[in-house]
Amino acid sequence: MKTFPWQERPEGNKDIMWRFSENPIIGRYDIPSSNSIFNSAVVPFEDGFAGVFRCDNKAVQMNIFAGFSKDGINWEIEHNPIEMKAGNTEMIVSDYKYDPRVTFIEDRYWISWCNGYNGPTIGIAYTFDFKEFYQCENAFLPFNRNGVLFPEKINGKYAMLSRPSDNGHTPFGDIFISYSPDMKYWGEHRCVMKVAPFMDSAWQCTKIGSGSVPIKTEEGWLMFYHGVINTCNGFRYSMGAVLLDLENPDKVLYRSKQYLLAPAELYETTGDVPNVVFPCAAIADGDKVAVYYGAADTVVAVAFGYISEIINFMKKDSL
Ligand code: BMA
Repeated sequence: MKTFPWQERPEGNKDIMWRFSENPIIGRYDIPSSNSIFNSAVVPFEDGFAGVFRCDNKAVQMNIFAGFSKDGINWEIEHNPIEMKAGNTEMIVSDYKYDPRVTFIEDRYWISWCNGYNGPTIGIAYTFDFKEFYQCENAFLPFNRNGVLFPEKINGKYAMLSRPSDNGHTPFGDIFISYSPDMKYWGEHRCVMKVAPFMDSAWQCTKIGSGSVPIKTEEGWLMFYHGVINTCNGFRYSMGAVLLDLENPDKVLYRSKQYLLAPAELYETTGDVPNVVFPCAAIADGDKVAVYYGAADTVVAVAFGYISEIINFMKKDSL
């Protein structure tokens, strides 16, 4: 990573997080086949960045594509979807792939996504170069979504957050953590956090789901997540943050009562699915953080903040 994607808080702006002035950074038709490009994940790679992008095609089939960038803002996305090779299994059936996350653990980049296998569940693959990808066993039984790996082993095991759900546009959902010794067998499932009571924090009262790969800070794991409220016109997705205990990440230290980002700009309120802010990645450079999110299930956007300010914001008004 040579340059970090960053823009200072605009003058007069009092928000904890602010949007990139050139949002959206990826448009819906940025590759020839796409109907929409959103809910995508990026990571520092070599002297720039690499990413895995959700591009739905014009038949509205969901698939994931690799991409590269020098500056984290301007992206070249491959025109063909990722073709998986067999990783720790020959069973690499996938009816569809969506909402990828990426993290580097020890010696390789791991990708988790929502994988179609008799309904949505969590698919896992690894790559060293974002050219060859090796698919592993699904982590869980269907139905599950929003699988997010921690960037290092915890107490000697891989750790992953996920959201057990149903086969449709799930009207419920809490965040769980699971552990694995080998990226194949997952267990020790624990509940991390549940939806908020409507009277306390309504934007996250219907369902919640992990968003970005957690960032390790001195005070805990910082993770951006989405929270949903069911309105008379459908679901509305906003973004909050949570700080999890470093050694026991099923323990919530602080959780934002107020959202950090909610659909407000035209590209968030208007699109294939209106009113969606859906974080899938966060990269940090010291105290600076850039969060990548899907907007209105149509485009990719970025927001910025200072980690210390976000943690203080959670501490001051925590659920
Ligand atoms: C969820 C997933 C996400 C999507 C969201 C809003 O169930 O399908 O990919 O962004 O709904 O439509």
